[in-house]
Amino acid sequence: MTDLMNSKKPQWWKSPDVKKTAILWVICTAIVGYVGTEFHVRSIVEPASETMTGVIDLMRIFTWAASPVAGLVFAICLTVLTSKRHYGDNPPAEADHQISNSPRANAVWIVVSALLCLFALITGLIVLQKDSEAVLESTAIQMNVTGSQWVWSFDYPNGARSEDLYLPVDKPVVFHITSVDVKHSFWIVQMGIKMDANPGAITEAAVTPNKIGVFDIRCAELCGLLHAYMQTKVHVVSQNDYDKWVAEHAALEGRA
Ligand SMILES: [Cu+2]
Repeated sequence: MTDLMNSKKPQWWKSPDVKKTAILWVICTAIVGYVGTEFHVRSIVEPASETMTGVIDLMRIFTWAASPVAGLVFAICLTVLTSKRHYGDNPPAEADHQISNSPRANAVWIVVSALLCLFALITGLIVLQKDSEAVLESTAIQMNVTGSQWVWSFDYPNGARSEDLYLPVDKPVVFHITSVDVKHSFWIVQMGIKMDANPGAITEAAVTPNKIGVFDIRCAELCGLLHAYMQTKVHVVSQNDYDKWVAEHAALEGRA
């Protein structure tokens, strides 16, 4: 029996189709990785915080980690579409079914998939952990964020309140986020933070804006008819401008 098996030892890797697929795999992996990182990842917004820079770096790593998988699928498709066709009911004489029946091939596929998942989990958790540490920053501005259908409102430590957000540059801020009606999700697009706003509970997210400018705030949880319009702006300004702005607005609220 062993002799019989040895004599029929599969040599599938010597088949021209397998060689062709292997070459196409390398080419497709390089194309998918390059296009994915250089065009797609770069078309994401310009980062306005270290957190967003971390998110973009993570997406670049994940894109390269995923490109061999996509590359293999494309390579097999191209080989199938361009190789010699067989007509008739019976399989061709040279057909080799060793791969589909091979426990070794299955094991390799499962182990590689598991390693890729583990890699995505660990690197993702490292970046998340870094972000959640920022919540503990003692010098941070403590800001209350309230979502309601369909506006965001912001309460500043000195009693000021607004519907568009003002923040000083290079100063950590902790958002205490809640909702008065349904679930929303507080998302500052260019700063890479996104956190659910749940009625009856407070969630936290922290970030340090590192660029002066005007950036987008959106709701990232389908929350009703006008969800798409539940957006506002964050104005990142100098510390002086921020101090002046919050003092004026606290006075407007009669709390100064
Ligand atoms: Cu919404």
